[in-house]
Amino acid sequence: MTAPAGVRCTLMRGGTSKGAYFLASDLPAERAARDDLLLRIMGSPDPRQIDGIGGAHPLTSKVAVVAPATDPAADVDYLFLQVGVDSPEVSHGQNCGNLLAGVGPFALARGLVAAGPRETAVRIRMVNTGDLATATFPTPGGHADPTGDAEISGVPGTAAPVVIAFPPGRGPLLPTGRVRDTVTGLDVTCVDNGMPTVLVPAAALDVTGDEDPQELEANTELAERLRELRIAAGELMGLGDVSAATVPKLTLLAPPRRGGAVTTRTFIPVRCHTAIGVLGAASVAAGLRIEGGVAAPLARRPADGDRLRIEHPTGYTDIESSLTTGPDGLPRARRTAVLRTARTLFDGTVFPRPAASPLPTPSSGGPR
Ligand code: NQM
Repeated sequence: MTAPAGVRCTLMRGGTSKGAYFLASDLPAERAARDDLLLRIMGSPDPRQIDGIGGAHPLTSKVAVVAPATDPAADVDYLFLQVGVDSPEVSHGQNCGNLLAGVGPFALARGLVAAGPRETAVRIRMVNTGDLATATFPTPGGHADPTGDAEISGVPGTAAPVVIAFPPGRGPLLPTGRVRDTVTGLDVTCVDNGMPTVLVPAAALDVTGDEDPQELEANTELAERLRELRIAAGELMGLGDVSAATVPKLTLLAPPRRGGAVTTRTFIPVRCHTAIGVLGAASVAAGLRIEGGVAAPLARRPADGDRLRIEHPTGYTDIESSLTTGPDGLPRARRTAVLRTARTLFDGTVFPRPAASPLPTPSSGGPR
């Protein structure tokens, strides 16, 4: 038997997600070959991902592909790929702000960027959307305060902080051009501050909005209403037929329960997030600030420019969000910044399931 070919890989926790990080040069350049390899590495399609390194949940079945930047405004390019758990799909149709937290430390460790004396700042182009972000983190072994580790909700313990800032002037925040739309009989606000998201008051869906994710996932009537809402809203947001896509996300909103700005439960789009995505939180935060939107009446909003605390099932995400008005009179993001942590879990060689193995039959189609 010949030894299987391995691929250099770093497994990292980025924020509240976990993923496999690769240099683009270590993966096939051709997309079909790359996607096939990633499915075999992650162990998909299989609800347990037992023969791969995926964690059997969309939040732990993620891939970051990092390369030297092609754009002078950035240091590195980051392509995010969502690998289906029980479906043989690899999607580049969305960004991931949680894996984004690991991109700077990975780029430094793999020699794509130079270290700063105390802190290292890495300018990242998110290839999925063309958006830019800057990640700043203490240089390992540098002169940053060693007591400066940070804690984020949804992750036990502390780790090195990564501050992610998004520049102003990205696209319009309101993909439908309106602050409110009525979709499948529900009053919603469709917003995109890095993640296309449909904001809907939980009460309109006959739930309180602070249920456990498992309880919400078990509610089949809710699942059907959300599926219909998402497909109709996706069309309205200019995303076309989203029945097999992972965007838009759906965020159920309720008044804050623990001193924050708002309570959220986010469907990504079928499973209910155990926390909230970074760009998902950025979109919710922007939505809270939009006058006339569905979020404003049920949120407790601090003054513009202040930090917003988005409550979610395992705690909260603090996010700085301020808006301005574009030449079209519609709101645009002025500043968005968030604190995450990231940690390398292993660095080595991953051995994919051999290409010749018959693929298990997927247990279901569509996004999870
Ligand atoms: O919104 C999950 C996550 C995400 C995406 C998802 C994310 C973001 O928590 O920026 O990070 O919404 O599918 O990793």
